[in-house]
Amino acid sequence: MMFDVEKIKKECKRHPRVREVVHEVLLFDRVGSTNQIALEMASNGLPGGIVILAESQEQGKGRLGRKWFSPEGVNLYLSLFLRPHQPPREFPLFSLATSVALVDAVARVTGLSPAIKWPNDVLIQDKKIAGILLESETGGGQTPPLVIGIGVNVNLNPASLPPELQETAGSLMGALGKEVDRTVLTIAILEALSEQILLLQEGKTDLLIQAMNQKCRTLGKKVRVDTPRQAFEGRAEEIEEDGALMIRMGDGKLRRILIGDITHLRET
Ligand code: BT5
Repeated sequence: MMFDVEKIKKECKRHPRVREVVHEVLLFDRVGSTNQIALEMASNGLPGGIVILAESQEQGKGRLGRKWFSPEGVNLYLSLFLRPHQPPREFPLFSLATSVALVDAVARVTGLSPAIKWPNDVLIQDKKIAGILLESETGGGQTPPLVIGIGVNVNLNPASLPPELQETAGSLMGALGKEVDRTVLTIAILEALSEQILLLQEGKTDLLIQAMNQKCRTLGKKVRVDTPRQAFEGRAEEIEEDGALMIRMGDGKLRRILIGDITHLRET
């Protein structure tokens, strides 16, 4: 089923909280990357509040230069371009806000109970069904743009995943055994995301951190951490006010990480 953009637009206008965040919704057939389109709009000086959707991406991006598998017509590829009031050092909080929103929206639409793997993977039955990529441009004047990119595997048949993703990735349809209406899911995501973004703007960061500490599967687990600079192991304890993950090392000391990849390790 195609996206019903008119319905998405109508719901965004009808809902007072969404109306404050989302001003325009655009659907493309095939793009390089929805984040790329949003970044171009940002550098052309457009005001924030634009949602870009696409049926497929030829160069879907993951974090740290990785790729996002983006086949046509079955999934969600969405970018929301904002010009937040917050300074760029607070942008990582938007990544947490997006994971919390995704978990809420997916749970509401499907009845499934997704979990978050810090910082931004959404898992169902230990398979990654969604990823988040934040991109920004600093030096962009008074209100630097922020692009929130969301990819969700919705009606993707898990058998059609490339071999290297077979073990780790899944889809909503795979978990639920039936198709999910992408239009309904998009509306639920925009509602939940607008709510989280407004909470951040209202300074209610504590609510977000609380929600994240509740929904984050990483906490309490023994983990391996890979940052762009180093790798180490420890136990994940808590998420701090700025979104950093605190890791208890073997020598009892705590380490803070803001950027990196986590692997949940098996307890021996
Ligand atoms: C992410 O990166 O999880 C961020 C993905 C963001 C994608 C959205 S789609 C709309 C917007 N426009 C874009 O161009 N991007 C955003 P990361 O944590 O680095 O995870 C990437 C890794 O996940 C890859 O290296 C693969 O191992 C795996 N992967 C790739 N495609 C996947 C998929 N469709 N489902 C599950 N796992 C996938």
